[in-house]
Amino acid sequence: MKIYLDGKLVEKHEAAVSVFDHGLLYGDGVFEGIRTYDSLVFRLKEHIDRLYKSADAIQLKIPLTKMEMMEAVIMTLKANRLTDAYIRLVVTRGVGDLGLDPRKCKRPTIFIITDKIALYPKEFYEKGLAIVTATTKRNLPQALDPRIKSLNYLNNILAKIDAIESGAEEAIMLTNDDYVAECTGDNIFIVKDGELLTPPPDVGALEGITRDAVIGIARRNGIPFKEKMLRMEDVYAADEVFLTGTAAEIIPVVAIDGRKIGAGEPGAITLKLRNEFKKLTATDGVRY
Ligand code: PXG
Repeated sequence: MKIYLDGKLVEKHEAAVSVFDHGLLYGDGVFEGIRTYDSLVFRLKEHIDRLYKSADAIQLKIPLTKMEMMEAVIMTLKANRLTDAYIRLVVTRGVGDLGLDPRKCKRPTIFIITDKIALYPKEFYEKGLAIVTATTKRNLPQALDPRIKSLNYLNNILAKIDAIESGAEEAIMLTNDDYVAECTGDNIFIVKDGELLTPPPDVGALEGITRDAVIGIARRNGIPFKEKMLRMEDVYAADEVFLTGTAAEIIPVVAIDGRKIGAGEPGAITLKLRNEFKKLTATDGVRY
């Protein structure tokens, strides 16, 4: 397996970063998780735009143009002869000393891993997921904005541990004032009386690329949509609930905190959106 590391393709066993890298010491950096479908990188430009936006938000200057970064991704995919891949693109503050000071880090570390995609079990899509509400609250946007896809994922990991301890795959994270934000690695949507609803990202959620794709599909297919602040009561009372993410795509949720959602099976709008999303992944991307 070839890994892109600071401008070069190296073998996996040579792909190492320093223990003084601030990505490791402090979680100081940003990343993207991207997917390819049959040699088409799904929404590559949007992922690269979000990466640079995240970097900008933490005042990290990426020493490549967006075009060079896209070329690096494609080069890595080609070197590994992958047609259906998961791409992990990471930019850290770089090597510094043991202090926090980012000015000590002279050059960001950039690496790109392309690997086979680990798909979720088919049953998740056919039967739907049972999830829980996390006790861990989502980071306050005024402290660490969840719209930044940073290497500091401890908030999400703590909520993931909540999920695991409850025997669930995913957990809903609430804001400090108990509005629904998102899940640990997915955005959340509900359907109520034919209308599609999802929380606005400024409550404390990532602006998911899959989320954006789903909103576009809804608009083009005449499914009424709006961003709305949601409480858990709204989610429990929804007709349908589903999650969106690069790895999960669109995954139905049929139970939350032991309560049945809607009819307790994947709903019609969820299935329609899933179908349309499949078509989109076959056309919407950069060919390599
Ligand atoms: N919210 C959070 C917190 C995420 O990390 C999403 C929403 C969905 O965004 P996209 O752009 O993918 O539609 C994510 C991204 C994993 C894994 O291994 C998942 C994500 C990121 C990194 C790893 O499950 N999800």
